[in-house]
Amino acid sequence: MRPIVSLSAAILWLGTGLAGATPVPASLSAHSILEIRANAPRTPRLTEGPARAVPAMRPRARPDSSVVPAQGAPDPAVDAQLARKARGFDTWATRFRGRALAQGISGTVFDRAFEGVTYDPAVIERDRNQSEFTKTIWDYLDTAVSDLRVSNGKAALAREKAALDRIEARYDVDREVVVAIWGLESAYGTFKGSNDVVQSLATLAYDGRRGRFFESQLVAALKILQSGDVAPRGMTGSWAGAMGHTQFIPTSYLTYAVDLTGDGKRDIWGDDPADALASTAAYLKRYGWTKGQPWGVEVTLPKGFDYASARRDVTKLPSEWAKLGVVGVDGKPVRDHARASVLLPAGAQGAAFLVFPNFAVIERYNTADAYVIGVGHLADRIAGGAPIRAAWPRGDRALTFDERKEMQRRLTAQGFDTKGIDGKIGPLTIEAVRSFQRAIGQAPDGYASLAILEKLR
Ligand SMILES: [Ca+2]
Repeated sequence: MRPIVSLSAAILWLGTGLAGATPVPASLSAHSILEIRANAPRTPRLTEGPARAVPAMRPRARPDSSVVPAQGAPDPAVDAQLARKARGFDTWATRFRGRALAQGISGTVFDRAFEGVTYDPAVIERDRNQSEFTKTIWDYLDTAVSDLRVSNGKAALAREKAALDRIEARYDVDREVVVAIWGLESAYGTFKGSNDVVQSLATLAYDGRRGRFFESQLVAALKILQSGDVAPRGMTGSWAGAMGHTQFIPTSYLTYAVDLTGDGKRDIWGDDPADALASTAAYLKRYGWTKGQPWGVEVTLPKGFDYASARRDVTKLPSEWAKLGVVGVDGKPVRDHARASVLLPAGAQGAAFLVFPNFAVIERYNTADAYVIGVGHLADRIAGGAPIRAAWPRGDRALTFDERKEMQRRLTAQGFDTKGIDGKIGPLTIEAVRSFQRAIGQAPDGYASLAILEKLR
């Protein structure tokens, strides 16, 4: 089962990071469930904002005209449709009550949780506003690891020292990575989301594209209320039900949330982030975090590097990589922390990293490479580390969803089967790109760039 933490995060082709450690089938990582989505706060962004909206963000919201009233004059047809939706929601809620009670929710808890809860068209609008545009990794990192987010992270690290001392001692997870996740998920508690979680999840369970998933989250949310950890209207979160400082979805909360403060409540929503940070550390520990091991280390590649070996399933000790000329940006071999893979987020043109098993642990929060690198690099910077040294190919823009599909269509038509046309640049598409690059005599870095699409045309 694959966890996901925040349903908030946006994600490359993978979809959302349902943060929150949620058990989700491995085949459907958090990320593959939701598509990329921007979790940008709707409130004005005064400071850095969450950077969970990872690589794929819509430039702006597109109202779904079938449900959401347009601004300006009232539209009777839209009003009538909303009224129908609202009635349908009430009928659904009555039936759902029976299913919830059958799963152990008490009638009293259910009725209190649903008091005043109505169909929320704004949530459906967000759900349907899937991203068509993918942010480039450098644009993402500019926001995710901005100087402001780094300095705020250092301040947060100092401010929460007492809690972090206890968390590190108890879970053996480096404090900087916990703080970095906090920084990306909610800008250190600044943007935790103010949606009523029961209302959002009920709306998505009734009318969303993944009703079963959201109904299971809603049942988990009711179990949280039944446990007494939080009062119904205090259970707030993102439009998709990711809650608190580090944006746990309800099933993740049930499995991983802990009470560090000792008041008997696992409070991930309040001003004190201690429980949320401990819960995040517990989550990372559960998925195998090794204290002191880097997520990744920036490296330089030698001339003539075999780009075909830059893939996650090719692992070697850093000392073995060093024999092939892959060394740290200081020119020295990287320490043998563990076996590592070469990761090239922007192909041969951008930064190169050796990534270690801790990289895969952060992926349990959100599988987008950009998110994982964002968390890891922010943690490094909070710890006093240097910025990424290599230049990114900033002249490149990200492919749109339609362009990604076009690339897959053209690759497949030219004999480089992507095994599907879904607009997601996954391992099969990357392999097809590599094969195409070999065929045209280019370094097979697998980077699905606009230049490759143009070559295919
Ligand atoms: Ca507590």
